[in-house]
Amino acid sequence: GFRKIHLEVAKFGKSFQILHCVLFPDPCYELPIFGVDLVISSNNISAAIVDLSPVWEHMPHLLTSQMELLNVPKFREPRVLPDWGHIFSPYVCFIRPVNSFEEKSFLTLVDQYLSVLLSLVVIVRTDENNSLHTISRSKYQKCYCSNQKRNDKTRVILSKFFGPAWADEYIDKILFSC
Ligand code: BLA
Repeated sequence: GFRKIHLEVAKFGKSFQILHCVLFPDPCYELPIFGVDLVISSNNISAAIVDLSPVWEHMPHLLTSQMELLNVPKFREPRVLPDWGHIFSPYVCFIRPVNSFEEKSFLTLVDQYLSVLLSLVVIVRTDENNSLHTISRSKYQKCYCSNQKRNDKTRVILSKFFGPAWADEYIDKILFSC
C-alpha cells in the first residue's frame, strides 16, 4: 500500500544526528502518511515529532477511533508547530523530551502510531487509479510534500554541510518527491 518508504539516519559531524522516516501511501489506498523526525544535537533530542498525517478532508472513522484510544503520555515540553504544520493531523505529537524516560515514552508512542497504521494496512480499501478518491489523496500528498519543503531548518542544515544546490535537490527529489 505504499509508493515510497524512506528511513534515514543522517549524521552531521560528531554531535548532530537526525532520524527521518516517512511512509508515503500509494494514493489508491486509503492510508495516512506516517512521519517521524528526531533531531539530536549534542546528545539531546531537540525535536521529536510523530504523526499519521491526513490525505483527506474527513478522517476515516476507523482511524479516528483508534487514535482516540492511544495512550499519549503528558510530555513536559510540547513544541509549537510552524505555519506549514497544518499538514499534520490533530493527533500529531511534537515535543522536546526532557529526559530518557520521556525519550522512551516517545518511542513507545511511535510504536503505537505504527501499530495503528499496520491495523489499517491489513483491511485497507483501494480505489482505481483514476477514481476521484485516489486523485484527491494524491493532491493531499502533493500538499504535504510542498509544505514539508517549506521547512527552512532542514534546508539550512543540509546546505551547511553539502551546499545549497545539493540541499535543494535532495529535499526536492529524495526527501519530498511527489
Ligand atoms: C525541525 N528538522 C527540524 C530541525 C532540523 C531539521 C535541524 C530543527 C530542530 C529544532 O527546532 O529543534 C533537519 N530533518 C532535518 C533534516 C532532515 C530531517 C536535515 O528530516 C533530513 C535529512 N521533518 C521531516 C518530517 C517531519 C518533520 C518527516 O522531515 C514530520 C513528520 C518535522 N522537523 C519537523 C518539524 C520541525 C522540524 C515540524 C520544527 C520546525 C520549526 O520549528 O520551524
